[in-house]
Amino acid sequence: MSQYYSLPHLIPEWLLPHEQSPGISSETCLCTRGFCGKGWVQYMNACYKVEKKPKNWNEAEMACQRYGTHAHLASIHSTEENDFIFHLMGKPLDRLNGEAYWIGGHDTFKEGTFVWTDGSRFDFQSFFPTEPNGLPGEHYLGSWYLQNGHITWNDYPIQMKFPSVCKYYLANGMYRDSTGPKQR
Ligand SMILES: [Ca+2]
Repeated sequence: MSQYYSLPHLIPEWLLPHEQSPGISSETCLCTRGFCGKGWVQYMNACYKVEKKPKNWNEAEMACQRYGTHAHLASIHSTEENDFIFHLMGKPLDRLNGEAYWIGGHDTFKEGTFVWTDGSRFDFQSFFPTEPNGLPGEHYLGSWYLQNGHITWNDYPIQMKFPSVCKYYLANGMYRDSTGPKQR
């Protein structure tokens, strides 16, 4: 049985007066607004928004910040959060047709040392075994292939155009180090 069924985002039906993100079916949608703003989906102590329109990484980060809720491209801190976002994005896997998504990691300050744009600790990673390979200009993280049932990450050049996922933390938008034990 998939672990997805035991995740705490499965919230009772009465909490579901929400709008669905385009392109996500009712079967895969985890659209529970919870305490989040309109158009956002709550998971644990944060809110997430699917941005379907492909943008380069910088445009995607700027678009998240323009929401004015301390939002950034999503940081990811556990296997469960990584799985949640993959499902929220509609499980994109056909990367050659643009089916990947940006997240908020980059290593533009120091090659090989990744940080999140929201300032939270880089305390979890899901790189494919041959990634990040740090090819010229590849400093920005996005989804890649499945491995052992989990979506992995790759470092891409900034100009790739992908959908993206924004995130802001509840509790005044501040990161709280309460996302649970590390998974790896
Ligand atoms: Ca790469």
